[in-house]
Amino acid sequence: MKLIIAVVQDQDSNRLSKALVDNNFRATKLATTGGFLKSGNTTFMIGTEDIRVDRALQIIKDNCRARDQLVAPVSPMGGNADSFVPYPVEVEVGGATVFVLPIEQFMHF
Ligand code: 2BA
Ligand code: 2BA
Repeated sequence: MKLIIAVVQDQDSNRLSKALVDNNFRATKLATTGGFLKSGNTTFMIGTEDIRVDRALQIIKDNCRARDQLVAPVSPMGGNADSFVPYPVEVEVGGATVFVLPIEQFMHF
């Protein structure tokens, strides 16, 4: 078995949830925060058999899209002024950041 951890944008999470259920995948959704933008995103944990991993990845790919987001400048407040960017910067977020991990044991009590 594998554990798929997928960080997706909140806007895509309902669609992805539905697609996973429709395709008979079990998943757990966590409300998470991106370290860089410091805004909310959603992390899916999907435990599944090895042979279904590719299908799960395809579903994630099909249901999550990349979007540009503006990063507002934050004053360094006594921090390192060298890295201070005084104007908003656009970054591309997502579709999805995905990790696939081996599962040593899976138990369901
Ligand atoms: P955030 O950390 O809020 O990052 C949002 C977007 O900001 C990133 O999109 C990337 O385009 C940009 N970004 C992040 N760190 C940056 C940096 N040090 N310098 C310049 N730009 C930076 P994505 O790469 O698509 O990532 C979306 C979210 O996925 C991230 O939200 C984070 O929650 C998660 N993520 C991405 N890579 C990860 C990793 N290696 N480990 C754990 N979580 C990760
Ligand atoms: P939920 O996804 O809300 O599922 C609650 C219960 O609904 C499940 O109990 C199961 O009895 C039923 N269920 C879920 N998906 C189904 C499906 N596609 N078809 C028929 N019945 C379904 P549990 O199996 O005890 O799971 C409890 C919670 O544990 C789940 O909440 C989910 O958050 C997590 N979970 C279970 N299996 C998982 C897996 N393989 N990967 C990630 N999270 C899992």
